Amino acid sequence: MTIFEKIVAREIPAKIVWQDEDVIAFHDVNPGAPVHVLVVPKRVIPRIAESTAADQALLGKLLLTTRIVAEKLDLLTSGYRVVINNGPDAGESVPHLHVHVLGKRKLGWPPG
Ligand code: DGP
Repeated sequence: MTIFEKIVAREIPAKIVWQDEDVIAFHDVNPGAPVHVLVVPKRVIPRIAESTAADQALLGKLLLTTRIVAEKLDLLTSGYRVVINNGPDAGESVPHLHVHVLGKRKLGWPPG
C-alpha cells in the first residue's frame, strides 16, 4: 500500500481539503509554500508516465479538482502553481500519482 492509499483508507491522518468517490485532496506534510495541497486519485496510478487512455477521465478530474482546491483556499485571485513530479530527476518520492497545488507566495520560475 502506498502512503497515499493509507490516507485514503484513513489508516493515517491527513488534513483533508476535499474528497469525492474518485479523488482526495489534503495538505502536504512537508509544505513548500503557505498553501501546499496534494490532489490524489483514490485508484492508484503510479505516475503520470504510466497513465493510459483508460485513465483519461480520472486525469481530467484531478485537474478539475485543483480548481476546487484553489477556490476553497482562496488562490484564484493571487494565483497558484500545479505540479506533477515524474521520476527521479523530478524528485518523485511517492509512487502514487499526485498533483501538487502551491500558492500564497511568489513562486520562482524555472523551478529548481
Ligand atoms: P513528490 O516529491 O512529488 O513525490 O511529492 C510527495 C509529497 O508527499 C511530498 O511533498 C511530501 C508528501 N508526503 C509524503 N508523505 C506524506 C504523508 O504521510 N502525509 C502527507 N500529508 N504528505 C506526505
